Amino acid sequence: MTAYVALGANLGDALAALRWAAQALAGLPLSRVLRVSSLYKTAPLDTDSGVEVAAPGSDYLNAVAALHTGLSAPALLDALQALELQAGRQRPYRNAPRTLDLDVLLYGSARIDSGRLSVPHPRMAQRAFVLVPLAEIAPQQVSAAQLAAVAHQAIERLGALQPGRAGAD
Ligand code: A4P
Ligand code: MG
Repeated sequence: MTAYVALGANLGDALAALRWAAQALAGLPLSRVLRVSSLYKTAPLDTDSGVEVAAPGSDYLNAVAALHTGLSAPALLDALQALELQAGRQRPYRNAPRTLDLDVLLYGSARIDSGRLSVPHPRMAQRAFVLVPLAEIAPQQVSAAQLAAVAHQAIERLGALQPGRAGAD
């Protein structure tokens, strides 16, 4: 199964956290990293209402990774949450600044709504910080109309997340 995972951080050394996470994804059981997008700098957004609103905190670094995995979707979520904890993630409140956020964007073509896990990620279509890196590594997953709808959101490509690695540039 090909799964797409969003990586985000805006607290502490966000670059180190994202690099560590990309390495850690490669070490997940039954899994192989297929591609990692470039690194993007993005303004913090709260899109709960369906309209993006500036949120408190410093800019985020975001990226998206494609994973070939034999883990079930719930097992993948468990593994991602374990990595967030290892990276020192705390959850004082929703949309709080975070050392590392790992979200499942897509799990093959599965539609899941289990309470714990919603896939496709319910807010991905409102977010340039998801759609732009996803379109970079999987253009077939993102339409031009979706990209146009988030074109006003500030996002800056910084370069490769893992310089010198295959699939990272
Ligand atoms: N959950 C349900 N579906 C999923 C999924 N597909 N992937 C549940 C991951 N988790 C999923 O997440 C809360 C609960 O969502 C989990 O326990 C899981 O069972 P969380 O990571 O604990 O909390 P959170 O991150 O505050 O909530 P959430 O829903 O992940 O937040 P969002 O909506 O993803 O927003 N702005 C910029 N520029 N860049 C960002 O990366 N991220 C957010 C987080 C807000 N603004 C941002 C960014
Ligand atoms: Mg999350």
